Formats: sequence, C-alpha cells, structure tokens
Amino acid sequence: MPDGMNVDYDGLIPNNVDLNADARVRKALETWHPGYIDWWKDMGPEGFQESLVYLRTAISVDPKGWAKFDYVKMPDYKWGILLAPAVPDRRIGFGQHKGEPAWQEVPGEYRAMLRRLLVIQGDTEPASVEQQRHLGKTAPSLYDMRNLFQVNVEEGRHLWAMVYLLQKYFGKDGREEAEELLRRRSGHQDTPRMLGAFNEATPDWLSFFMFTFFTDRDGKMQLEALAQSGFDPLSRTCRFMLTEEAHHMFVGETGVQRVIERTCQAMKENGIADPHDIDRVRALGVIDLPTVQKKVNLHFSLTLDLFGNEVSTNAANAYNSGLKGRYREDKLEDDHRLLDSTYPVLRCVDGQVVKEEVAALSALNMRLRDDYVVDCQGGIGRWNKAIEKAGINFRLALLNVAFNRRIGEFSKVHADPDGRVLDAGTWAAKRDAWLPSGEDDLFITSLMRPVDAAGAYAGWIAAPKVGIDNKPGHFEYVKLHE
Ligand code: BYC
Repeated sequence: MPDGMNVDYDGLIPNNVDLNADARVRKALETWHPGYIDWWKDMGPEGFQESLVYLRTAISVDPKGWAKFDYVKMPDYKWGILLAPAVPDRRIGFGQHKGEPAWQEVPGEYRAMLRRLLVIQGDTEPASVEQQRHLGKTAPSLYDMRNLFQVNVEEGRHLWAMVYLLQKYFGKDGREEAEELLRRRSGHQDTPRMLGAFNEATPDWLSFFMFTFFTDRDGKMQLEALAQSGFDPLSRTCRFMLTEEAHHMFVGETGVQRVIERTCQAMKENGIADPHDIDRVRALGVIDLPTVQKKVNLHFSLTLDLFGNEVSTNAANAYNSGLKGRYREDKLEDDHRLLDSTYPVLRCVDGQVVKEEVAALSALNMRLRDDYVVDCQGGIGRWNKAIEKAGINFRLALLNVAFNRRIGEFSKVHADPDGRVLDAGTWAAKRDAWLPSGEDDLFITSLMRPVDAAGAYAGWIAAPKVGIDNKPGHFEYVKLHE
C-alpha cells in the first residue's frame, strides 16, 4: 500500500495515489498507456530505444531521498503518478476564496479554466521530447546523452502527471484531452503543439542547453505559480514536478557554462584575445562568444512569449478564482487579493516602449515574467564570471523584452536589443547581427559529431566538474549496445 510518501510499484503504473482503490481512473490510465508507449517509440529519442541508460527513477516523494539510479531501457522506464505529500488543513492562499479550505474536487464554476491550464501545461511536456528527439545522435559525450534522456523521460512523466489530473477529475472530456495530447506534434503543419516555442526546432546541442536553461525555467515559473493553486491535487502534482525540474535547469546552465569554458580555454591556448575575431576562434573548433550571445537572444525572446500578453484577463481570472498564484505566493507579504494595487508594465505606445502602471490583477503574466528575468539573470552572471576568470573581455547580457517578440505588445513592432523601435528595413538588415544566421547554424551543425567513448568529450565543450550520482569520469552512462 502506498503511504503517500513511498511509491507503489506493483501494478502497471507506479503511483502514490492509491490507484488500486480507484478502478475507474486505473482503467482510464491503463487504456491510455499503450498509446503513450507508441508515442514514445515514434516520437521519443530516435535510435536509442534499446540502449541501457543510467537513469534516475522516483521511488518516493520524500525530498530527503526520492530517487534511485540504475540502467534502464527507456521504453521500460517507470513512468508514474507522483504527488507531493498533502499539507494538512491546507487553505487557498489568494484571490476571492482566500482562507477557504483548498479544493479536493474541481469547483464546477472553474472547470473550463482549470482544464485549459492543465491541457496547456500537459501539451508542453511531450512537445519538448519531440523537439529533442534527434539530439542523441550528435551527443558530445555519453554523460550529455544520458542527461538528455533523463530530461526526456521526466518530461514524459510530467505528461503522465497532467493526464492523471485530466482523467481523474474531468471524466469523458478529460480522457479526450489526454488522447489529443498524444495526437498533436511539435512543428506539425496541421496539428501543432499549443504554444509557439514548443513548435520551434532544437537542432543542435547549444540550442538544447539554451532551451533547458531558458524554456525549462519558464516551466519552473509556471509550475511554481500552479503549485500555489487552491485545487490541491494540482498543487501537489506541481510540487513534485518541481523537484525533477531542477536537474533540467542544471543541465542547461552547466551545459552553456562548459561551452563557454572550452571556448575561453581554446582562445587562451592560442593567444586570441579578441572574442570578436570569429573566424580565428571558429577555426579552433569551438563556438565563439558572440554566437553564444545570439543563441541567448533567440531562446530568451522565444521563451518570453510563453508568458502571454502583458495585460491579461485570463491571468486575472485564474488568480481571482484561486487557480494560479504568483511565483512563491506563500512567501509574499500583501493582501493576496490585489484588487486595489497596480504593477508597472512595459507597453508599446505610439511605437515607443513605455512603462505604465496597470491593475495588478491584469499584470500577473508580467509579474511572473519579471520574476523569471531575475532568475535568468543569476545564470547569466555565473556565465560571465567564467568569462571574466579566463581574462576575456566579453559579457553576455539579456536583451530588452521588446526584442524579437511574437506575442503581446511588441509583436507589432521591430525593436533592437536595447528596445529601440526600428523600421522593417533596418531590422532585416541587422537581424543576423542579433540572431543566429544561416551561416552560424551551419557552423554549429558542423561541430555536432557524436562522441560515444566513455569519458571522452567533443572538442567544443569542457568535461563536467562532477559526474551524475558521483560517478567517475570514465563511467559509461549509456550502454549503446548490450
Ligand atoms: N502561444 O490572455 P493571454 C514547461 C493565447 S513551460 C500561443 O495573455 P494567458 C516546459 C492565449 O492562450 C510552461 N498562444 O493568455 C518547459 C489566449 O488564447 P485564448 C507551460 C498564446 O492565458 C520546457 C490568448 O493568446 N505552462 O512547462 O494569460 C520543457 C490571450 O492571451 C501564447 C504554462 O504555460 C503563446 N505563447 O497567458 C517542458 C502554464 N500566449 O485562450 C515543459 C499554463 C498567449 O484567448 N498557461 N496565447 O484562445 C498559462 O498560464 C497561460 O495560458 C499562458 C498565456 C501563460 C500560456
């Protein structure tokens, strides 16, 4: 029997929600399971379904020790339903129901809104697996390959998490949505994924590291906001998802850091002081820092779009209803209703970027986005320290939020990295100085050659400082052939 902390591994679907006592939901999940496995085999990591991968699997939801590591073939991974332990007498922390007991069932009046939030969240998880499915073939090491697959199986589990909520709490339409989540495809012309950034390609490993740094961090922010939800099963689900998410951002941050370290090291060894001497740097087989900045620009701006519109009634309604809070709402000190307060928002007025005070409830997407930018800044600062330590005169930076946007106020204009509005001709002429050009992509692609000897790394990336699960440098993280 699950005790809420440990996970029941006896049935087909590991869980800590006592699925054995819930025949209807167990049957729904077991019916969905074969379609999921088909999707994983079709759209999951291409060419590695038979390889043995040193993966962590959740065996408990106890924050002090929840995972074990072992070799697993990915289609046999124990995807399961895991909720963080219930908080006794939990209360709704914000909005018009503040102080009322948290809901254990879906409140009828908020059913549609809640379903939409679950479907959007659920849709991103398989989308990212689809985006990354070709990357195993060009992994710069077995260590990196294993990290990619770890991220992939956990995104798969996060899909399970949302599907459980849909099937348990939304009956027939929940089951239909669960089917649709397996039907849409990232980048597909007719049945694309729901949010823009999840239909973009992740063509190379620098993109993967940027994606896990920037886009998984949006995942963290959105999950933190949903973890505050008055709908308790959603809160508990997101709290456990966040435990897994931390590793994804670690993969992104250390991945980019290792690229930077290797570039700086190669420049120093070869006496190149000018980071803008791109041809000479590239001739060393490493990625020049200005191109790293262009990738930052691309992934940062694509991810900003995921926060929605600057002024949003949807966001106000979700907050007011108690469904989606602010980042770490429970640590904030104010009235948690926000009916009378305002929040400063950057808007586009007469073609200019201006700051305006907006009703705080309508500005919640921007508040979350501002918290996100602060969180990103921490990583950028650590990357800059590595560049500084190497004695190279270059700084990475986050661009103005008006740059390269497709959603919201700034989708109507072109803006330069400082947020100055430009005419279309100037933008077109400058675009390749700010975003990866076809030539940049070709260069990065030319470096993407697989390195699959244990302990070896491609020449464009430094080895990590420590192994996964404290394994030594030569550890065989993926056994490609049994
Ligand atoms: N693309 O009122 P607005 C993750 C639509 S990542 C397309 O501003 P709202 C992960 C919007 O749907 C986290 N459409 O919207 C990371 C609305 O349409 P309807 C994923 C967009 O609701 C890496 C209309 O425009 N989770 O977990 O305030 C790997 C009006 O917009 C977009 C979530 O996002 C867009 N970018 O804000 C794996 C959490 N933006 O309904 C996983 C749930 C807006 O009027 N989602 N629209 O037809 C939400 O909270 C919100 O829906 C959004 C949008 C933040 C996405």
